[in-house]
Amino acid sequence: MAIFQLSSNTALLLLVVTAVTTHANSPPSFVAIPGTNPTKYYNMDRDRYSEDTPVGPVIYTLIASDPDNDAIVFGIQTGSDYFGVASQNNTHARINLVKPLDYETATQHQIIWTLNDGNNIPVETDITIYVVDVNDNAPLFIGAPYTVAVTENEHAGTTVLSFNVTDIDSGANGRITLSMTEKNSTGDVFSLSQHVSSDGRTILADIIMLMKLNFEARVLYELLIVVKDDGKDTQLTSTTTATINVVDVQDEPPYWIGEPYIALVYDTTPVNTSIITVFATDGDESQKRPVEYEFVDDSSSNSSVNDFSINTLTGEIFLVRQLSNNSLGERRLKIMANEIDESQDSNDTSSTTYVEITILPGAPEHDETSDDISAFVATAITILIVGVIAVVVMALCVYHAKENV
Ligand SMILES: *[C@@H]1O[C@H](CO)[C@@H](O)[C@H](O)[C@H]1NC(C)=O
Ligand SMILES: *[C@@H]1O[C@H](CO)[C@@H](O)[C@H](O)[C@H]1NC(C)=O
Ligand SMILES: *[C@@H]1O[C@H](CO)[C@@H](O)[C@H](O)[C@H]1NC(C)=O
Ligand SMILES: *[C@@H]1O[C@H](CO)[C@@H](O)[C@H](O)[C@H]1NC(C)=O
Ligand SMILES: *[C@@H]1O[C@H](CO)[C@@H](O)[C@H](O)[C@H]1NC(C)=O
Ligand SMILES: *[C@@H]1O[C@H](CO)[C@@H](O)[C@H](O)[C@H]1NC(C)=O
Ligand SMILES: *[C@@H]1O[C@H](CO)[C@@H](O)[C@H](O)[C@H]1NC(C)=O
Ligand SMILES: [Ca+2]
Ligand SMILES: [Ca+2]
Ligand SMILES: [Ca+2]
Ligand SMILES: [Ca+2]
Repeated sequence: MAIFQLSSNTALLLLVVTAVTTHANSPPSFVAIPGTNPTKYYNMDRDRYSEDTPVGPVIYTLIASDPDNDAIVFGIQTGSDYFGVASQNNTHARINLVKPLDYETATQHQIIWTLNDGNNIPVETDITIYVVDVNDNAPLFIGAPYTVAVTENEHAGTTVLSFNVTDIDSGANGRITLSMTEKNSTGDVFSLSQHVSSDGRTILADIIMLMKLNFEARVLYELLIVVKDDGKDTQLTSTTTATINVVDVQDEPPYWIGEPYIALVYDTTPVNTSIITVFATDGDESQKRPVEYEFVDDSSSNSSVNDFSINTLTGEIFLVRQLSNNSLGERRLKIMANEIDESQDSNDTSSTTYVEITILPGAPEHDETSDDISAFVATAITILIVGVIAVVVMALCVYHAKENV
């Protein structure tokens, strides 16, 4: 038992001696950077690179050493999608970017370096590098440009448009401020209300109507909206427009065209003579409703409306009773124009006007005489022309008949 144990121990010893002699080669390792506490190594660990670092040029030199002065082959096991490594000599390797860093995609990268001295299992070193944000993104209006339609009966204080603005950069590079100006402003019609997110990178903006709009006064507003970030070196801005189209509603009465309406009538003017025509048209320009006319018999209208009639569709006013020489003087007819509302979805609107009629004594005799003379002359000329045409036609017929024979 004891002999066996001894020989077993001897065998173990021999085995250890053999192992030491054949595995005497030591693995390589990164060189410590002098004066660092805690110790850093020439391996890039915890270094920071701006996201605008160019792709291609050398950004770092790795330094390792091998106790046996073996040539070290540098490799990258994780992180080769962004970083390239090129061994320079036995102890140095250069690092460059193979793809641009982007803080907005990844703020840090894990890299595993391998150091291979050809004798040992390659040594793995796990490091982290950090990406530094750059103001490389302008603020963005989500869903811009904006166009909205607002009906003119919308109440003041209504929010007519909401939108988000955001900047994906970090810190001051992503902190945004919003401003708004109205093109061709005639006063503050819209205001901007902002709800800024806690990180300052997103603003929910509401555009609020300060006053009721009026389609008949203005149909279009254009708001210029500018957002600016607070980037330290360069500030980036974006601009968009919000177009507000005012939508007409039935809110305007008819208005009269051709006022004042003044007519002269003789007491001898025959019945059924057209005196004057009034005309009204809907003030809602984009959706004019038809208009009907009627007399209003009230105290301010001192004329007996029975002497006149009005065509409800055309507004033409006729004399319907023979006047007499004791009705001379001024008359005032009150006339109402009513919008015809087929849909019944809004209240009927109407407007009134007056026609001033002056009744004069019968027209002087010589006027009628001269009228008779001109009527006679016109008849004579007409007969003459008709006669000439008849003669010409007859002559042509005769000529034609002769040719055919
Ligand atoms: C390896 O290259 C670096 C520069 O890249 C140089 O400083 C160093 O002296 C070189 N080492 C040897 C052993 O040539
Ligand atoms: C703005 O963003 C917030 C948060 O993402 C969202 O709840 C809201 O619906 C957005 N508003 C608009 C008008 O897009
Ligand atoms: C603003 O005014 C300019 C000229 O002064 C004109 O051409 C433009 O159409 C106006 N825009 C609006 C929205 O009224
Ligand atoms: C006036 O016109 C109406 C209808 O057009 C007709 O019935 C009436 O006879 C006319 N009166 C006179 C006096 O011409
Ligand atoms: C009115 O006419 C009647 C006859 O139609 C005549 O007798 C009278 O004198 C006239 N009056 C005036 C003021 O012209
Ligand atoms: C009717 O009213 C007008 C104006 O209000 C006035 O000038 C005129 O004298 C009045 N005519 C009659 C007959 O009352
Ligand atoms: C019509 O007028 C009444 C009273 O003025 C009002 O209460 C109602 O809202 C109006 N309707 C419409 C459709 O404008
Ligand atoms: Ca930015
Ligand atoms: Ca950025
Ligand atoms: Ca109307
Ligand atoms: Ca209107």
